[in-house]
Amino acid sequence: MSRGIIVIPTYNEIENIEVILKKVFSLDLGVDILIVDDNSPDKTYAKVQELIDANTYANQLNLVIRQNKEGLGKAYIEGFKWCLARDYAFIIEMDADLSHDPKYLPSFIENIKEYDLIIGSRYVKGGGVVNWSPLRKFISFGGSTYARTILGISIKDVTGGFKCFRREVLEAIDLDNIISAGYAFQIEMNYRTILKGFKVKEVPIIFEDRVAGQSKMSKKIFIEALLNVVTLRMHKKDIIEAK
Ligand SMILES: Nc1nc2c(ncn2[C@@H]2O[C@H](COP(=O)(O)OP(=O)(O)O)[C@@H](O)[C@H]2O)c(=O)[nH]1
Ligand SMILES: [Mg+2]
Repeated sequence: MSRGIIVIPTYNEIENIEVILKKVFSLDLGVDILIVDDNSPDKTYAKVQELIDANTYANQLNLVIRQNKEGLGKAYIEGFKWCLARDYAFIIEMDADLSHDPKYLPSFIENIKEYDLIIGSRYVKGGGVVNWSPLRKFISFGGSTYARTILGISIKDVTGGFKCFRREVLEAIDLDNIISAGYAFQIEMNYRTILKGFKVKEVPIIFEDRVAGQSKMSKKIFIEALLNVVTLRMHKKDIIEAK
């Protein structure tokens, strides 16, 4: 399969950004990276721009700066559109905070030859979480169980953000009508992918909690996820028929 790209949304990731870029590019996988930064107060975007200007990673590193912090969903949608305007065959989602170990990327790239969506999964055999508080574990596992049950889907890790889409999936999904801004975005993308009839595979990953910087998880994001799952289920028919 031809070219791929990793989209990494960033908000105040100045302590992590250089490390993650170095780790990924040192694997020499031939994939590009797009950073989508929401005008981080810590100027994460300036560090990225500096690396681009210094030509550190040839032409493989790209940057989109958004004016306001609008949540990871909006950042991804802008990033996806950027990728679809270019000739990438697959598009990977990954966090900047080193929770998603780049060592799993080769297995994503291998599996995407056969499947339409690969999900790095904490809740299949071989997967797991390191360093999370019991509360955070409960919210994540409970959230996945809740969404899976209401939506009637079989994906075990519904909220994970380390995944790989074939371009055709993103082309088939109505990106302008995505309703979720926070972590519900991951659930919504999975649901829309399945309703469009695409093939999904979960591959095990060990997720490690961030060491530097702060999580953007909030009560608002959590409640959005609870409500949006119900809304999405109610709109099942519209989602199938859209586009
Ligand atoms: N551009 C952008 N990135 C965001 C936003 N919220 C979170 N992120 C990024 O999305 C990724 C996941 O967020 P994080 O706070 O680590 O989530 P957690 O691991 O679930 O606590 C990180 O790379 C964040 O910097 C946002 O509003 N805008
Ligand atoms: Mg994180």
